[in-house]
Amino acid sequence: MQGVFVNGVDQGTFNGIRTPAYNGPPPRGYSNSPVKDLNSIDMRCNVLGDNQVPHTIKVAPGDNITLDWHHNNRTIADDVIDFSHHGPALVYLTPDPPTENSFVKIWEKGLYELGPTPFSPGKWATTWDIKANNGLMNFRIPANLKAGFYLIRAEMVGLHEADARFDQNSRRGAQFYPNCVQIEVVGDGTVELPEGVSFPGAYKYDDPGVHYNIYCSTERAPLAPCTDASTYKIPGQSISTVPAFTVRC
Ligand SMILES: [Cu+2]
Repeated sequence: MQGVFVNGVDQGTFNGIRTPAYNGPPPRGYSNSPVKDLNSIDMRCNVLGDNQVPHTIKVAPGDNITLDWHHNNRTIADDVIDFSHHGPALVYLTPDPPTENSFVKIWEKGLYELGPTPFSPGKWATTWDIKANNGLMNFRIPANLKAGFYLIRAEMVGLHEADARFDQNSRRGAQFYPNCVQIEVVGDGTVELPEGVSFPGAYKYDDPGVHYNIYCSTERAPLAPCTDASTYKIPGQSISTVPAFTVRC
């Protein structure tokens, strides 16, 4: 993630963003390499993501947030994410620093349109929505949220090798791209975040949204039998079960 807009105002390239550290010396690792070990602390805010950065972005409850994702450069010409990387996109919010079960999912988008014929491409958040919108991911800070320091944990997931499990085949498995933003919520809101999930811990290797054969719903022939190509269950808690907590859209 390379930028954040608050109500359409650019907060400055990389400001407030805990840019991932290299996860190994090149060519083995890059700051945009995926996290695949679901038990790693890197699932929280990516590599060395618990380290604070100097800038914190001020927001108010109800503000429109736009995260600006890129592959190499923060330009319109940048490809954002390789088109093979079909998968869901998610946003969590947690008090900073995070505690047990403090990450609350506030936005998600997965497989949102099936292809016209079997094995034709369905439309996914990463490749058909965010990539097509030049890397922009939109959501709102919950209405009436209590003031304080929070982290936005936003994530894109590449499912192109997710028909295998990383714990059984470390060369493959679902690819997670989490990134965190430091924010300070201001104002006189009264609503505290409800109980959420922990990172690491929220995702399991046998979650149907983590171990998933994407080729059942895209143009390629299936590599493994598919049980259901028409639905996809986004990993993590269901937004509908987050109690008494409204996110206006
Ligand atoms: Cu990748």
